Amino acid sequence: MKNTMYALLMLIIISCENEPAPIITLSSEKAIVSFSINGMEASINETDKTISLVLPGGTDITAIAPLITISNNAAIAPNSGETQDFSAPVLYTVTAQDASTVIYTATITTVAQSSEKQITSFSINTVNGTIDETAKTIMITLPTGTNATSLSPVISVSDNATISPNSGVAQDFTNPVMYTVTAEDNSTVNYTITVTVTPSTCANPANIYTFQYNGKTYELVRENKTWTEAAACAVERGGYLAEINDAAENTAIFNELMNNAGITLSNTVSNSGGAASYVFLGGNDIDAEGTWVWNGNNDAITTQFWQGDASGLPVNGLYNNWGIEPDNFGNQDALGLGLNVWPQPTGGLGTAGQWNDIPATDALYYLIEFD
Ligand SMILES: [Ca+2]
Ligand SMILES: [Ca+2]
Ligand SMILES: [Ca+2]
Ligand SMILES: [Ca+2]
Repeated sequence: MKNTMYALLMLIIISCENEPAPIITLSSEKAIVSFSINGMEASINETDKTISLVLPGGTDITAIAPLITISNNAAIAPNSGETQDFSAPVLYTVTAQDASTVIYTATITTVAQSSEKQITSFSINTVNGTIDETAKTIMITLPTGTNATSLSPVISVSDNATISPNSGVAQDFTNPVMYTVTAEDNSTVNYTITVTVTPSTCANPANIYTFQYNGKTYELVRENKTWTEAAACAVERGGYLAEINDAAENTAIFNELMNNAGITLSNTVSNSGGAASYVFLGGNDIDAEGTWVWNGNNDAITTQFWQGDASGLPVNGLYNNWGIEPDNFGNQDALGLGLNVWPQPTGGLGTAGQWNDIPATDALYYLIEFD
């Protein structure tokens, strides 16, 4: 057995020695077949031995590891997968099996990013702001009564730029507000937006007493207007004739009016209301006698709180603080908050702090409430 194996081995060796030596031809192939970065294929110019690829704007090209395939049996340096700095073109040397070489020049660039960062339009409640592109300021004037504490601008900026705070997000414009625009290339610029609310002219500020209660602002206007005129001025100032919703609000308001509001009682008298002193509130039964509604902004939307005369009933359990009223005496359609007893001087129908229906055509002080 052992001898047989030996004989066979010798036979093979002898056979080989007897054949002519094979002609080994080494390959000269040394092409870069593909070159990709993040799945994006570079274009390869085989004639010029150049490789080029444009990457998305903002890509960091100082540390990129391309994946490269080359001809069979060739080698490349730097190798596929090695990180290179492509701030300048990178040379790749491909060595064929026959040791011949070729050099490819790989050039990687990025899409240019825009530096545009303008606010191209800025509007609030459809009023366009005036943009000063040099000063980076925007001025916008809004109608009387606009509440500047929460306004949502609609803003347009340069293509591919962003703005903060964003368009549509409410801001407090009581003081100037700064907006930052960031261009595609991450450069930034600040704009200062100044909102001016046209002052109302229906009430002299010298005749207004302002106070707060339960998070709300109230203004007592010491000027004599009919109920309709008073409601119009309330709206012009951004509020509505006060609508009293509970006993605590009634008490707080009454105390402010009596103690702090600078009211001269004899200047706001309703003769029809027992010659007592009143301020107008936002209630009336102008549209339908005995149907008492809150409508301090005098629009189409009302909330009924009382039905009938002094023997009537509250509606939906809403608060009321009538004296022995309403009585529609001689046609009384507006709600007055009494500041002293009526009838003067001894009373009998109502006391200070209670409500009376009095003529809407009286000219009295009035109380504005703001949400
Ligand atoms: Ca109220
Ligand atoms: Ca209303
Ligand atoms: Ca009435
Ligand atoms: Ca009355």
